[in-house]
Amino acid sequence: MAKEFTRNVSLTGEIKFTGLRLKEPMHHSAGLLGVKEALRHTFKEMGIAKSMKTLAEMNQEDGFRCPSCAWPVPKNPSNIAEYCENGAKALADEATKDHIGADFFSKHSVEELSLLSDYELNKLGRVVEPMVLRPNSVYYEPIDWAEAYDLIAEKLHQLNTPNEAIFYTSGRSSNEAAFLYGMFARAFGTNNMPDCSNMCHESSGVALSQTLGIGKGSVTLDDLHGAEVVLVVGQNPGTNHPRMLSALEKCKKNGGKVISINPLAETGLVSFKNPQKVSGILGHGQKIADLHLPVRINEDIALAKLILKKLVTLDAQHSNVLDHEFIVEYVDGYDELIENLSKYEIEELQRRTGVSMRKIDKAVQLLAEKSNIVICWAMGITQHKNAVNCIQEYINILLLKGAIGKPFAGTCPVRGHSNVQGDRSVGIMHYVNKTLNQKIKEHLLFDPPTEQGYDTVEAIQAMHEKKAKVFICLGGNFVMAASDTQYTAEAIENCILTVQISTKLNRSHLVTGKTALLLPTYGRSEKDEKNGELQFMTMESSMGKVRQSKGLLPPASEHIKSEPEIISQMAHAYFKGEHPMDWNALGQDYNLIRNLIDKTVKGFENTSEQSKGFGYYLPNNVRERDFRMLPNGMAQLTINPLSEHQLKPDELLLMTIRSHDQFNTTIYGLNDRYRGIYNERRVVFMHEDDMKDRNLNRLDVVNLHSFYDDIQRTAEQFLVIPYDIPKGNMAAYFPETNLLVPHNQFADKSQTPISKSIKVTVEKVS
Ligand SMILES: Nc1nc2c(c(=O)[nH]1)N[C@H]1C(S)=C(S)[C@@H](COP(=O)(O)OP(=O)(O)OC[C@H]3O[C@@H](n4cnc5c(=O)[nH]c(N)nc54)[C@H](O)[C@@H]3O)O[C@H]1N2
Ligand SMILES: Nc1nc2c(c(=O)[nH]1)N[C@H]1C(S)=C(S)[C@@H](COP(=O)(O)OP(=O)(O)OC[C@H]3O[C@@H](n4cnc5c(=O)[nH]c(N)nc54)[C@H](O)[C@@H]3O)O[C@H]1N2
Ligand SMILES: [Mo]
Repeated sequence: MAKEFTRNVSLTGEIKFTGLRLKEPMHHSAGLLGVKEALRHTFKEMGIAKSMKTLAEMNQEDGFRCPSCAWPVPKNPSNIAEYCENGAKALADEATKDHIGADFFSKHSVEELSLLSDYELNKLGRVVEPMVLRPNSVYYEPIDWAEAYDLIAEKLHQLNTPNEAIFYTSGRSSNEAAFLYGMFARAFGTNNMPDCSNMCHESSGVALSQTLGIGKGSVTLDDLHGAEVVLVVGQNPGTNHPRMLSALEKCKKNGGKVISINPLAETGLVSFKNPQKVSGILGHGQKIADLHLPVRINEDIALAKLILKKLVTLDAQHSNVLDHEFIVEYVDGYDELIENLSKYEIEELQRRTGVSMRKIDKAVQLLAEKSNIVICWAMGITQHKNAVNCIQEYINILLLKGAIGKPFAGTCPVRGHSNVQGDRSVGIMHYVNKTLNQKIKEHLLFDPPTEQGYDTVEAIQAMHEKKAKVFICLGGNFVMAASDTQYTAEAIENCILTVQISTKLNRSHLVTGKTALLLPTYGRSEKDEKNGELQFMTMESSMGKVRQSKGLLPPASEHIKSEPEIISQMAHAYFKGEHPMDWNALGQDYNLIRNLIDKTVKGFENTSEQSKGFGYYLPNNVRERDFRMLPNGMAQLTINPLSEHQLKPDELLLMTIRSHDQFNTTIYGLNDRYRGIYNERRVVFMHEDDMKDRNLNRLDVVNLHSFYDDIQRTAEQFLVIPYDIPKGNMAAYFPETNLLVPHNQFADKSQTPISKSIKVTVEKVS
């Protein structure tokens, strides 16, 4: 039985259909329609003049970094524009003219607001003054900044141990904000620092650290441009990393081949019309994927094993297929891998993948002939129970081919949030980093905690069990982003205080602890001036390059504060001067923060200077083929068992994916243009045979159920859409389907929720 909440808030909003229109899935991504969509969103939210001026600065040398994804900016960005449709939407969403403050909140209770959908909540606009939701009240009221900081300090002081507090970070924060925040958590006394990467690329971090000695990718943009073969695995770049398509286009122009491995034929990987070129707007577009392998959900290990097996066999016949020199010098575990591969039958592996042998052979042929190979991946392989194994099986391919640590080859985990990688680099982590701790002692002059903290999954559990009581969030929308929405909401409700440092309203402001603070902050595009000095921030791209970002728009209101200032004031109110760090000063001059980052974090050096222009690369051992930190000083091949789901006869595997009109839980609009879905999010994509087996027709209304540990979880009311998806698989949008993901189902070793392979049954409602 679902628990009743103290405040009568809804976790879904009122469930209603919005008027679906269906078209054929598109064959080209971007192009003129993409430009039109970008401008439509920005003009509507920001007005024409402000849109044009701001877009012109996005990702330019002295401008601000796009707040959308973490794809790097090329050295010489196009003069016209180095942004994409979805970057423009992210900007429009942040720089909107719509604002809400005290007046709005005095008229609308959290209970009433919770009936709105996530789309409607976000549309309300920017929050422009600090607000508090007091115990037993359902209305937010305004609060002074000083009083808000004192309230946080008071509640933190009331805790029995620092481990009763949790500090969550979403990946949009700058290095400066994240560093201060991470150091405040440690100075306070806890490593409870879950972050969005726990739900995202944590599996990549673990898989890469164990095999290659660094939790990040190894390639640069130039490597991608010159690669001979690029595998794009479990990723939808046309929607989520559109600027990556320009890189793939360049790679293709240089003669490279692209192989897409994905249950869906995502439009961005079919063909791309580069909006930055006249030919892209007027012409037929650039075909992107030379080959698409429609693998069944979570059968990547079977597919990679089959590819490995075939490469090994070809090598025995032709001898130059694998890079034996590289293997002998740098790689551990060759004999064990070969022995393990021999245990699998080719036909059985192929049957599991659902991909035709002809297509697989074509991929093998390409991989056999070429050695400059890059593998890119994202959530399609990081969010499964065996995600770490999946990634490692693909790394096996790179290692056998010697496609590691040389130009035009290597690993490319494509990050999500625009600074998620930087946040981790500068200290947002739930585990203990001994080197960092040593440096903190030396340079920040306090003793950081040495006990591992909670990641996202453990944080939810701890709050549910009332072991943690204060929950502070630097950005994000934890209630909707985390799995098991009902369980997570119950956990949050147990807190005595929840604090959200946010730009826009979301459900995490409505489903809260007894007292809740809503502290509004600047967006990336906004100008941050302190004592007459223009401040800048730094961010790290998906490829490990640190660069400056300078906002240019006036802040949404004079009553909002920057993230570093809010964090420094929180710390100042807590320590009241009794701490070796001068928190007050740090929040007023970000050069002071960068000086501390440079001293304490490996690879950062003179960042204020070096991050100018197009920035600098952080050190990366894989680029140097330096594996001294690994067993025997070698890169590691790994043995990875096949996936196991034991589906009951009526169960299908559901992946929860992003539409083209959303950024995670922020819903910009109701279309998913490339997949032909207009004006509706409550849809489920199914194979026609699976529909027939269940007597389902197109547009029937169904409920989705998952059943784990004797608990049935339900997401209600979805319209069935027949779609080109492997039989046995389904797809629906996140976060509407997070209700179905059990909080205790996550990836081995990385604890990333299984958002891409949930066992689900379909119940026809009407
Ligand atoms: N516009 C926009 N940009 C974004 C985001 C956004 O929401 N909107 N989110 C940002 C964030 S935080 C992230 S992490 C990234 C996410 O970027 P993506 O990982 O591209 O996002 P998803 O929509 O989750 O897409 C997962 C893809 O994996 C495929 N897939 C699912 N299961 C499997 C599988 O078992 N095997 C294989 N091979 N493929 C599979 C799906 O069909 C889908 O194409 O994008 C970032 N950029
Ligand atoms: N089922 C399912 N669940 C998933 C996923 C999935 O694929 N399927 N993907 C997972 C992934 S990859 C991720 S990364 C997480 C995302 O989890 P989060 O990062 O927690 O969620 P977001 O939706 O990105 O957060 C959006 C909110 O951030 C705030 N915000 C925006 N910009 C700023 C800023 O500049 N500063 C501050 N302080 N706040 C800002 C706004 O208030 C906005 O409402 O979700 C995960 N959850
Ligand atoms: Mo992510």
